[in-house]
Amino acid sequence: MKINWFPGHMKKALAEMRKQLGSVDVIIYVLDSRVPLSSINPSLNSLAAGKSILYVFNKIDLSDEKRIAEIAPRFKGSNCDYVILNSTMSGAGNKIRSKLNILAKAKIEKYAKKGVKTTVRAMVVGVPNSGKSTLVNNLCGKAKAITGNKAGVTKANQWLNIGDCVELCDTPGTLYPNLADQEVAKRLAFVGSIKDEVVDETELAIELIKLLSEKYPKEFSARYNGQMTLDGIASVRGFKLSGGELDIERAAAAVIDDFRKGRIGKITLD
Ligand SMILES: Nc1nc2c(ncn2[C@@H]2O[C@H](COP(=O)(O)OP(=O)(O)OP(=O)(O)O)[C@@H](O)[C@H]2O)c(=O)[nH]1
Ligand SMILES: [Mg+2]
Repeated sequence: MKINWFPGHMKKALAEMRKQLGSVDVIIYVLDSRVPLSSINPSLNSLAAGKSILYVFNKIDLSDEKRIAEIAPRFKGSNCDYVILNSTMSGAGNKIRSKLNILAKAKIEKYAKKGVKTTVRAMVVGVPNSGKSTLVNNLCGKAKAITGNKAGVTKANQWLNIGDCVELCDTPGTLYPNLADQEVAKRLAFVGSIKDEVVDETELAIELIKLLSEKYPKEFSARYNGQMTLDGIASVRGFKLSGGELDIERAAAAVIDDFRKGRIGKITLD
């Protein structure tokens, strides 16, 4: 299975984002904490070069907090910082406001000297489905951006004033032209950052089982009564086709859905 997904709308989105960069003070880079290192996108790194960056380790409620506590501090530096969040929790985004003001301090102070309260403008970027629009809504306190549990929901840039002199730009999820590292591509597919229609679900589930039985064997085994194969899982769940054979496709769909909903456990696959 070779996974790649770089539709025309992403190329267009990256070009649009680049055009608007001049007026952006801070990049809010939303990572999925289940696959934080795989959510790093070279196209976005080049877009963010030279800007202050606030990394958001999102979906922490579904992730291995101990692993994130090891990884996240690597993202702190002179012009970058991080926050660890569950964007679906009301008020969670407030952690972001103070960090934004620190990252945009030079601009705020420059204007303050002239007696002007300036607006901080931040662009929210990340791979598809990482929770950008959910985070924007959290900060707005209202559902102004459309969200959905699949890749490719946001189609165009949307600037929103979130009050207290902060404006945010929600952007479409973007990947890069060649997902050369298929270990990264698989992880993005596990969490729904790659459109499901371009991936074979059964093959993906087999890869997910392989990785989970290596990295989180106790959690996986507990979920499926010790079964570590699609056959075994179909059997314990009683998934059968009309002729009586095991329904492997249904078992594959169940494993992927269980993983995405956090039913196997709080997991981080780097
Ligand atoms: N459990 C959990 N779910 C989240 C979190 N943040 C977002 N989600 C869910 O993740 C899914 C994707 O959220 P969106 O905000 O639409 O993601 P996006 O990054 O804007 O996606 P695109 O516009 O397709 O790039 C939705 O079902 C959200 O409810 C979080 O912190 N925890
Ligand atoms: Mg979106």
